Amino acid sequence: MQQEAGGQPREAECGSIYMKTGPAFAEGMPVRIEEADITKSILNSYLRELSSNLQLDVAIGGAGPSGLVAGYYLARAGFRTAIFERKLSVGGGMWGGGMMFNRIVIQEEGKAILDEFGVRCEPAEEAPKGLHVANSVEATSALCVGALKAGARIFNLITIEDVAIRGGAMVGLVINWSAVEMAKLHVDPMVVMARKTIDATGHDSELCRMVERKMGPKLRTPTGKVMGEGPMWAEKGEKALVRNSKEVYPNLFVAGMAANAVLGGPRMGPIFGGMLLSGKACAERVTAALRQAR
Ligand code: 48H
Repeated sequence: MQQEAGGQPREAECGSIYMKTGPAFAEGMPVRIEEADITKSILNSYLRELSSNLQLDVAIGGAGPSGLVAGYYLARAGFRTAIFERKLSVGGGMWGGGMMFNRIVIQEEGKAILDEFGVRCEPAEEAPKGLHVANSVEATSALCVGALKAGARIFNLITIEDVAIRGGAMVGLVINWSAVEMAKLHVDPMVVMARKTIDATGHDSELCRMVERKMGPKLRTPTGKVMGEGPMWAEKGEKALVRNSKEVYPNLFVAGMAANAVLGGPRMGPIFGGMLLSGKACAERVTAALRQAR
């Protein structure tokens, strides 16, 4: 069970799907399967979890590698953390490795994070510079399981369509079912409040673009706007990622590809150490900000 820094038990409050919700049936008893019970179990479990995560310590937009790693470290530190993902599958752009060859490359510094998630790596024989290769399917699944087991909640099939801002600071996310967006239905969204938010939406840096659209050029970048990512340069892009994973608007942080997109860093292709290190660096900066605000 996760423990808040102050020692509060977390499972029960967070609407865990692992809570015991009914009497155990006696061994040997025939199991009666009622369709209505199946439906009710799914609805109640999901709604319990969603409704107990409407006031978050940290909301993360996007369940790509950087969002999952950030979610893992924040949940492990005891913060109520939820990740909202537009797609059915979580893991963002990591499944496909490089050009659909399901391998990713990781540099030495990033390997420690994969080790922590139990992902196997082998030295890249062709590149004698401390580079390692991992199976992208194994790595993506492990990040996903790791984040969930650390206590982060993942809500997939939900799109963040707008931001809530009060007094010049980000306070929440406006969410809707992705199916509503896809079908172009006119259905009003709902809101999740968060003390801190991470934009981990990848190349499009969607949350930062929403802030820019709504608030004008107020981002902490040289132009106040999303700078746009630079051309491919793996070495420079990887280094810039960690530096750029920071607060870019009050209460709004960036991680992963969004960090370079917002601050004008280069892209880097299918080397993923920077994404993992960026998620971790961002989680550390959010943790420091949350602890300072206590
Ligand atoms: C809900 C949303 C929304 C929204 C987007 O693209 P990702 O994998 O992001 P990162 O930064 O963790 O990893 C980047 C990496 O995959 C990559 O693209 C690399 C290394 N590129 C290098 C190069 O040179 O091309 O994941 C972002 C996730 C996706 O799953 C989106 O579906 C999701 O965010 N998302 N979810 N609401 N508005 N926008």
